[in-house]
Amino acid sequence: MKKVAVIMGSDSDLPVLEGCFKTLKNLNIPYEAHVYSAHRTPFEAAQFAKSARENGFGVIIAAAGKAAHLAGALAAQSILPVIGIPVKASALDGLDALLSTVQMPGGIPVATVAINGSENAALLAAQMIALSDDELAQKLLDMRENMHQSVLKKDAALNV
Ligand code: RP5
Repeated sequence: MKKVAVIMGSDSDLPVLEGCFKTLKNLNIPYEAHVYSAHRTPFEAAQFAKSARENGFGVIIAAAGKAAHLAGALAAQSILPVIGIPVKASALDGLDALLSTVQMPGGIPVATVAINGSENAALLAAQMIALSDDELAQKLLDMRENMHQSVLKKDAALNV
């Protein structure tokens, strides 16, 4: 199975990524996590992205806050799909990171999830890997069915 790379701009982003790591672990998807910053370690970030495909990765998840250029900087160096997680890390409550991540110029796409939406980033990465992995696809279908049943249970229990 292809690995998922989870890159964060700072170790201060780690708490936001808990849902991402938990979801990848639950689905038994191999991943590697690194701290590389588009601004503080641009060379290392670019080197990682450039060699990610030949190193067995299938998807790159990039989480960053403030002027969040990390996802775009990684996407510029690789044809692997890149999923951006805008992190709420400043006085602007993540809107800064959302706009910096989502507003990519034509030709270099980044699939951006919600502010702090790290669980969805992991699920989207899993869906990409599942395109060529039927066992993982079945796990995702089972998760959807569990979610479906749990909402129906809540509906049945509603007493207002
Ligand atoms: C971004 O700046 C990081 O992704 C982080 O969200 C934010 C603040 O980083 P620190 O100053 O906490 O290292 O590059």
